[in-house]
Amino acid sequence: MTTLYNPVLNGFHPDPSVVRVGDEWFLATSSFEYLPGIPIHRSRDFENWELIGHVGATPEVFGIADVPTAGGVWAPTIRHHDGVFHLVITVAMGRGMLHFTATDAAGPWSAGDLILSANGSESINGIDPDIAWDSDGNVYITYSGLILSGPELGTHLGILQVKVDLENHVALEEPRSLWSGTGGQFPEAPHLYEVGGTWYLMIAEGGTERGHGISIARSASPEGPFETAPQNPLVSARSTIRPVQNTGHGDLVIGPDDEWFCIMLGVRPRSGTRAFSSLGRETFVSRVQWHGNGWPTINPVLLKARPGTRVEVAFSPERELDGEWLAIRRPTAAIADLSARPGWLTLHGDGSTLDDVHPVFLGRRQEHLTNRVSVTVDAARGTGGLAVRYDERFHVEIEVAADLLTARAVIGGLRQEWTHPAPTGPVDLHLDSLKPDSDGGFVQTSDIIHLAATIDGRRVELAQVDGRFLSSETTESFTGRVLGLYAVSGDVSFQSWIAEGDDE
Ligand code: 6LW
Repeated sequence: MTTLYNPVLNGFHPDPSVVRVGDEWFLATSSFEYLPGIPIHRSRDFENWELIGHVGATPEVFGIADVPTAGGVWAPTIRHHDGVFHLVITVAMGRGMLHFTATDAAGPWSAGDLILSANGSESINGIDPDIAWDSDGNVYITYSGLILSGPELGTHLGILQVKVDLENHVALEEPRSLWSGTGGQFPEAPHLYEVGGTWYLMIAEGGTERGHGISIARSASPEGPFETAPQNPLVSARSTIRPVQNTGHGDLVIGPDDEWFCIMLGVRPRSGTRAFSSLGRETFVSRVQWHGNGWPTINPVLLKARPGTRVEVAFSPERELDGEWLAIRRPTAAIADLSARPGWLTLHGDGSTLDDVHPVFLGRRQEHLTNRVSVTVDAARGTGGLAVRYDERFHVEIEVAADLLTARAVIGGLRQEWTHPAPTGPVDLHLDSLKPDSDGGFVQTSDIIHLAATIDGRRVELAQVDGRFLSSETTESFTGRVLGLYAVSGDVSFQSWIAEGDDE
């Protein structure tokens, strides 16, 4: 029996979509303002997943060079049809609804075609597109109607559908309304499946926070009318104390041994009241059963963390950065200088800071609830450091300038700094997310972020920050924590990145 590790993908990986091709499975997740965009993971056993590529690496592909935070690359659907991978997304406040193809899921992917509404002049106005084919050759885009610009920005229109001419990327009709759930807010994330001659429309409703859930309906036709399942919602952790909350936005797939699974997003809140999720929305999986009445049920998500990991990155002019490194609204290669000083990664500050939307920042997702990261920084000719970032309004960092170490917490409009004289020469910085060591009473925090440096061989703690301030509930950000290196001014070089953690 397949072992279900949960999370399937640790760290910020929301809105998962999955497809089976032969004995391989491919998983795509949202990337927002980060690049490279849309990570694609592959599994050969449905237990272990490997990052094999991305759908886009440049801001032009998605139109996200200046996208507002929370906008960007949202909610892929990945499918395989006649030997070709298809992926559809919406770039919210960016290019709009896009369709990509590839013969190999690792890439290269096409440049992305805008899917136009029937008038042929603008993108379809909606998010979370699904793509499905029927046996008559019709191609359906089913999506959540959402107005993303103009005076009606933010207006939800329920689940909509159009037949499209996929060659010319244009809708063949005005959008038709489909079944839009059982009354929960924000019906979204629709996926259409044909199972044994019946069409199933599975959607998320309730919003991506605690009310999130998955509901399903069925019809003889992909166009409906749809009959709602008697046992909806099939999935929801609402009003429960389950360790994985916000479960919803799912996709069905047949796994090994013909067993059905639902891949979905969720969060892992920690604290006495299960309230604060430090890593953002991650990818989870649970088992699906089909019943004699033709309806499926989906099990609640069970937590089963993998063993901890240790990642050590040595920088070299001979090797590009691996695909786990992320930059903000620009390619990693645009800021990573691996040749200025062999064996070091050099970042060239341009005056922007972590408060800006284009910081000189390179990071990797924080993957573990308990996590330690350290790096050696040489800031003899600049100012820069080590940070944990949610977005430009929420970040915590330790920064080195010529003679000063500064720990800083930026939490919404609040800002606090702690300083300490800097040692001469390169300095080891540490940013650790640790469980609080003592019971904080009724309300505990998710974690404590420790900011420290090694000075004269000793660890000196500059500050401790309550991790609840850097959680998805506080930031209301769609992403999650990204740990990274940054430069503000001059040339700052980094060596020996070590990140280790576990999910105890
Ligand atoms: C995603 C939508 C959602 O497209 O958030 O709240 C959007 N739910 O399904 C970004 O993840």
